[in-house]
Amino acid sequence: MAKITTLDEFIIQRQKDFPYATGELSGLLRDIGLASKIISREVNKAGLADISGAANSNQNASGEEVQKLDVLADNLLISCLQNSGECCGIASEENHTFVPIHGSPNAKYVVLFDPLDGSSNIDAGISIGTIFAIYRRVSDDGVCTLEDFLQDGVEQIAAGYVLYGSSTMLVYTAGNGVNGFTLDPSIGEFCLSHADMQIPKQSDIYSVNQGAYRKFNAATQAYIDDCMDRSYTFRYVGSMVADVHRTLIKGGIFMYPATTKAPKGKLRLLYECNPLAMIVEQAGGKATDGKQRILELEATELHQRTPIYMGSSDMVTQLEEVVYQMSPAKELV
Ligand code: P6P
Repeated sequence: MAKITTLDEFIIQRQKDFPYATGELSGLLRDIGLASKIISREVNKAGLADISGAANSNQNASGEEVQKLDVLADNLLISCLQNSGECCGIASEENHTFVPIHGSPNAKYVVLFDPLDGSSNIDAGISIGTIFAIYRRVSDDGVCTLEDFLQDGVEQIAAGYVLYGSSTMLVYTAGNGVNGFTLDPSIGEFCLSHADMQIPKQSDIYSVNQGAYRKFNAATQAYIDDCMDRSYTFRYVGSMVADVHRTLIKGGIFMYPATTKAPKGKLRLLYECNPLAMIVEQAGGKATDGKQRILELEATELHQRTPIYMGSSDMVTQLEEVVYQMSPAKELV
């Protein structure tokens, strides 16, 4: 039987590889793993809530309030991170501003996350995900400040996602490659299943909401036209973690461009695009807003949005070239 390496064992092993590494980061990753196991359990029984609860009620059979899953996921992540004592504050899609963790005001890290991205897809049984980013605080000890969260993506010290799909997978990077762990429900452990993930440099899959084609800029339309001319395969789940995970495994390009309706795009920079861009880059891919590296975009607001094109390096480079060739302001060389 092949040796099983659990997430905890892997984190401890990696900590040995980096003597300067302290246990705090490992503790944070373990806490996120714990919260993810509980979220996975709740997501997997979501469809039963109506059966177990009164019809059209937000209460279950025992009359308990059934929280919306994304609020539940948010509370679970905050609770697990509070227990670790390693996190001095969090920011998430579910909270207008950042949330200091008063029990550990002098902790060294802050965590940003989208607790349940794509949650509107649950009713359709479509895969959804948790996305997280970990930074060292920049403020002095004491209650964290907004500046601790408004850091550019290159400052992330770890990032990852959990995919609640046909299986539950946790994929993370601490800046030394990308590794994937699949939850074995029979033992309640995330087990190493995808060591040192590498994204193919080229592929024939493109992923975008084709229905919004007419709202995209000319360069994006030209790139999509070229994909269709090459008879590339079109795949789009409409759940970012699922689309990016497939791109990581099979290669391709995932796009959420700016549109006439959303001139800054839809996806959030701090807790969706930056963490997934770190993962893709660490796996050998690229992530851009069309002109700039996602990880170098200036963080100015917690919930700011950005257009994003990410995936196989050759495909993203080609997209950037089309944008450059069609940009009215390209510098004359
Ligand atoms: P659209 C899900 O609602 C989400 O935030 C991402 O997970 C996904 O990539 C995107 O929105 C899908 O948006 O406009 O294509 O439905």
